[in-house]
Amino acid sequence: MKSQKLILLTGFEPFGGESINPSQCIVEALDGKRIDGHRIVGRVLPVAFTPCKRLVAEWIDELNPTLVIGLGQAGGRAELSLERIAINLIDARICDNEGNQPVDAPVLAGAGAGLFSSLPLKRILLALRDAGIPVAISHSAGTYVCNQVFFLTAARLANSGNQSRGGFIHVPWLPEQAANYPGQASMALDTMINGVKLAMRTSLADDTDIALAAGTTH
Ligand code: PCA
Repeated sequence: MKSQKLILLTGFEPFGGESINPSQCIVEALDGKRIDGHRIVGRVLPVAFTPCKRLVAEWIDELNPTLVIGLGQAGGRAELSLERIAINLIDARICDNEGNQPVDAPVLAGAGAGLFSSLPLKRILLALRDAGIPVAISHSAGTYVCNQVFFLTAARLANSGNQSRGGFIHVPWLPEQAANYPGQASMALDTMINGVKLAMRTSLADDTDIALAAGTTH
């Protein structure tokens, strides 16, 4: 039997005092759905450094996905943030959900300082903008569990020897979360879901990126 093409889509459980995490809501909405000949496998990660290290490797090895997209909440950001680089550094500002707060530790000892997303970020940027979805390229995924998962994913895919690609997208708070932080940005769940679907579609359609200025001066 010909094996089925899969997309691994990960999100996170709530953390930092929140009772929901939009990344978990997106993953649960898209789990099992089909997109351009691929089946989406949605999995939710704990916000904890130790189990994530094992789970990311296990899931990529188990599923051998064509595409891996990690999602995480970045409260306060206004757009879907297409993360460009994962750094080999953990510096936890707050304890993870297991009560651990590692500081100034590498994600993977002996690995290089950083790994780039292998998604066509500029194409995704244009596609989402054309669809009217707020989106930006981000040059830092932070130094917490999301950056760790992004780095582990990029390292695993780079070492897997196949053509699988992967990256990470941070998402804003949902309106019901931002209601507790007056003046802060939020995004409706449906808009996030449509944006993530479009990011997947664009990544499957074309693995080469386009030149388009989207950097920052500071
Ligand atoms: N966001 C955190 C970890 C889990 C999540 O959803 C982060 O940005 O690191």
